[in-house]
Amino acid sequence: MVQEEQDFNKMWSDLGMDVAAHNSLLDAVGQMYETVFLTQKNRPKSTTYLDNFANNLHSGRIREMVDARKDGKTKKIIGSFCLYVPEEIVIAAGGIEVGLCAGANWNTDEAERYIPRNTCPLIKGFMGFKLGRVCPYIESADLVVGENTCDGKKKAYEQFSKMKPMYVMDVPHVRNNNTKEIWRQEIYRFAEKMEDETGQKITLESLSRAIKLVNDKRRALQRLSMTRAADPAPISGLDSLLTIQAAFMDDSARLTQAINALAAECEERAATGVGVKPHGAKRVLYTGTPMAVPNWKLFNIIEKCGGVVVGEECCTGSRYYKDLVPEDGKTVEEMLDAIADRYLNIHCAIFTPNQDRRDDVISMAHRLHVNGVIDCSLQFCTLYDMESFSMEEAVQKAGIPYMHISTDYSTEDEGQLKTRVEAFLEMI
Ligand code: BJ8
Repeated sequence: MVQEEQDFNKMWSDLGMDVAAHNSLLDAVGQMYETVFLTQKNRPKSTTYLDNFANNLHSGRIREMVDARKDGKTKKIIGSFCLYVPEEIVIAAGGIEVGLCAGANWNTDEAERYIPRNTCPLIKGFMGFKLGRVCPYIESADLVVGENTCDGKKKAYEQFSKMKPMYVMDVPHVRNNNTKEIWRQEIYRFAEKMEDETGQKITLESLSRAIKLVNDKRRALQRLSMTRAADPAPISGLDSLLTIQAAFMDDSARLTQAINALAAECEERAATGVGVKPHGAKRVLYTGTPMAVPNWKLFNIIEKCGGVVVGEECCTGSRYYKDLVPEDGKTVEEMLDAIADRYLNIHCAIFTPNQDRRDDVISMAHRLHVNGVIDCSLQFCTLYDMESFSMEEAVQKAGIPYMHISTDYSTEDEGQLKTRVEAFLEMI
């Protein structure tokens, strides 16, 4: 055990990390995990996979990725911050794609030397993690792929690129035939960049294999999500959220197997009326900004107050798995076009107009039999804050109770949030 710890310390140090600071981060997250996850009652047995995943997040999984690169099993580790970066292309070029969004405050004072104080916590988080050298995913990445989505990320990348090699994708903000063509060109450009980076050609075979691998993961997540329509819900919102968070970091094939095992257990639980909460617990649909590890604050509050989150319309939720890439492409170009079309259909608030997101929320609310919708934006996220007005109108018009929350990664507003969530659950 001691030997293992020393090995990991050496690995982190070889990656250029601040090992002492990183160890205190790990301690804090480990304690948070125990309080948030391990105190839940009646979890499906298969969630032991998630506990192991969380335990290995900064150690075993990083070792695996670093070793894979050393042994030539993969060419490069590619970090990304957004759902618009197609993992199928990274995998087809022989890379591993990992999510780098940060879900905790770290080194905030230092981050505020490069970006304004009133920046969303997700952006401040990844800047702080990089400046403090405490994230092994950022440090092990050979290339970081950014994207022109919100203004905050777009401008923060100009600073981030001084610390890490970066490539930025240009994502359109409206959908029409022109932007569809521009986005397809952007996808080809990205495929070429990946080939240059890994020195490996994307072939018909490698791309079909990658599409199937990622589709299988998305299909497993769809299967798990269907089981959450049952009352009582067979799995908590917290464990479902962690499953999606794992989808951005874990080995795809292994995780798909684990999600299918979890889904099978949840199907069984749903059929026999076994749940994480009693029958009739208030059912909440989450919509809003993404929740990166270890941002479990709101779900923890909702579920500790007796409610249960049964669905997530966000990038760490249905937006990640609801659409697949067709598997019948006959040429690399045809498959790249299909990837472009699939990714252009992600209903992020950077798009205008964005009626589709509201439609998704209403249809999920009906399918999952929710009692209320909680729409949450990270503080200073203008896009999601702006959309909350039309979201409220649409949800209430559909006869579903709605609440908007704006929060950050701190614990300061937990008491106030708890009071608001309790009142909402009481009312619905
Ligand atoms: S596809 S949601 S992952 S852009 S919360 S950093 S928007 S100020 S994360 Fe996003 Fe891609 Fe869209 Fe999804 Fe900016 Fe808002 Fe912060 Fe955000």
